[in-house]
Amino acid sequence: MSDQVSAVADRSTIRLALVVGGLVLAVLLGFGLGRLNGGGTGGTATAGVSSSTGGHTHPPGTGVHDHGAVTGTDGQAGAEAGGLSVSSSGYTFAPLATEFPAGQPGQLRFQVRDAQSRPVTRFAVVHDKPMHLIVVRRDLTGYQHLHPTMAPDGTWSVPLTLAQPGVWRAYADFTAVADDGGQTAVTVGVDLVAPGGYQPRPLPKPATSTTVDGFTVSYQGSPQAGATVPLTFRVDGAGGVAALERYLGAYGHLVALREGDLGYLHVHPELELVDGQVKFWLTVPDPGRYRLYLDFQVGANVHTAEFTLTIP
Ligand SMILES: [Cu+2]
Repeated sequence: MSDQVSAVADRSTIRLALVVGGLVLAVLLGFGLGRLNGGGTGGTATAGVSSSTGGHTHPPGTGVHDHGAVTGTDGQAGAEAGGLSVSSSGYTFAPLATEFPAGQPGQLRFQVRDAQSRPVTRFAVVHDKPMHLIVVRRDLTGYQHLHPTMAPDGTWSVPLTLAQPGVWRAYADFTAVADDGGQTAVTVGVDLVAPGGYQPRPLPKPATSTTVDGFTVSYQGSPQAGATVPLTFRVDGAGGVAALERYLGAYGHLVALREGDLGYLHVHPELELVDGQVKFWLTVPDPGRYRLYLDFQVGANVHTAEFTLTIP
């Protein structure tokens, strides 16, 4: 008899615990969603999509961001470099041709195919675009950040010139939308080739300041292996601090590539300027040398500043 009573008491205790636990969970979820929405304030609806589908957390104030690693559910994968594989999360980067005569204007055409080899035609808009294509030669020179357009059959195309002979890496950075509406952020990479005599350039020395198109660009921050750290960039023109303009939904777009395998790192931009500077959160998985490419816009023109970074 007393056993039954205590069993009943246990059940009601458990039920109470479940109710309280559920309330706590609901409050936490509400807080988390509020944060996500707050982070997207001033951005587009799609910024909210990219934030809420990532399945990972960010430092407070982090807005729209890139998914450089393997999938959108990258709680752990965030520490890994992406773009090392032609297929990831069931999506395959399928160029229609990979050879380009060096220095001649051409056209890159490709599809993203799903696990059934069907061309994917539904993509989420992230950073103002449904597809971001990065092209760089294997010695990390010749960086290009392009935005292909898609035909209704899922074939993407973009004008492309591989300026110098060599093997080049192309990264497709996108968020695919499955039949059930599920979204997967993917970065896949493929090699392109410009036949001819390849004369690789050594990686420039590490520096935190550089000049491009009359601007001096410098950054502050202390990237470390295995950590996500802030980097803030300032851009100075002839008359002092340059008036940065929004480009791709933020005040700058940063790509970081690893020397040796051209691994593509995670970078999360802040949506708004911080003290007139562009701030990013960079995750560096391992020691090594990296090349940073910062795209920024001034006077309706986009410029790219490059830096070599050594992680001891
Ligand atoms: Cu882009």
